[in-house]
Amino acid sequence: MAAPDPVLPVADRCLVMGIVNVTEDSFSDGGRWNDPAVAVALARRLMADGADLIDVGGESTRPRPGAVRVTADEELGRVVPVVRELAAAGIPVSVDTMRATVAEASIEAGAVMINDVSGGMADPRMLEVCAAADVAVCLMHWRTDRFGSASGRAEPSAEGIVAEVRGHLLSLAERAAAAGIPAERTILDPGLGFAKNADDNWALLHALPELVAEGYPVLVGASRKRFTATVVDGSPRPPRDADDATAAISALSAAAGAWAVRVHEVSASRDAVHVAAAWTSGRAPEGVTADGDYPVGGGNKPMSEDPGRPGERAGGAR
Ligand code: PMM
Repeated sequence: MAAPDPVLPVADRCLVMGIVNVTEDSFSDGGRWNDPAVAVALARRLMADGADLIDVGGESTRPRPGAVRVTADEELGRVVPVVRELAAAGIPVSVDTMRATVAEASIEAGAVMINDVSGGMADPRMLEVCAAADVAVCLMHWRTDRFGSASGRAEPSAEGIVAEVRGHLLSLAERAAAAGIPAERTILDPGLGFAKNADDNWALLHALPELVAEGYPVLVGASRKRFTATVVDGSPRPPRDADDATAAISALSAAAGAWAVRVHEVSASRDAVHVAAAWTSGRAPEGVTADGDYPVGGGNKPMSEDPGRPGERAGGAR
């Protein structure tokens, strides 16, 4: 896996990207979804939970009947104040946008990465803006002629979903290279759930090592998507109840070499990526002592005969 740009956080494990959606379908319970203070507070909580960076988005791509895109002005108003405050607090910020104007204003406000779910296809200026600013760009696979609504399914290609996604992402990466964005700053994302059915999503996760082997950093965005909420018995659970399944996907993605996972609930995925790092390296994390959970030799003695450790009462209550 190539090392991403130095402006992004660097770790010898998969990173955790916390999601902050400033959109009408994100903070539905509080009704204050477009209050920058609410978004900033959520981002700070996700960082405290162990996120390495925050992805701020002002335009929902969730399928909704009759969905229309927000205007550029509306998107700017939602995103830029949040980015400015987070960047000023030293938090690494990615911005989820398909618009070059929003990317430019966000970079100006301190964003270090642009996350474009259209893969640079929706706005012809996107790649040149990212190249000129030396920021990282995430290019996601989304085969559609209707950016702005994730509904529907693209015509399945004869080569199968895995080859289709790999081929499309590599062609997007070539466009990014031609615009002057170096490979280590070009992050690829299979676009789980975007014009894909559950079989497609699982096939893409199964084939993640092949995408990682192409040498680009890879981002996985499975969090709370329908295919995670239906994995147990096929019946859909509320998205929040899919957080355990999401954490399992985070562990497996990290073990498969993903650069980062994009999640709503950070703490379980933080543990998952650390578990994957220890598992794949076969070593405890730096600075962790080698002490076992059980006292040496203490295993099979009745409590009354256990001398305990120095300072502990034999067989005493714990
Ligand atoms: N999914 C959503 C939005 N943005 N960006 C990337 N790179 N990858 C994704 O899978 C992705 C994304 C939709 O999910 P949300 O509405 O829960 O944020």
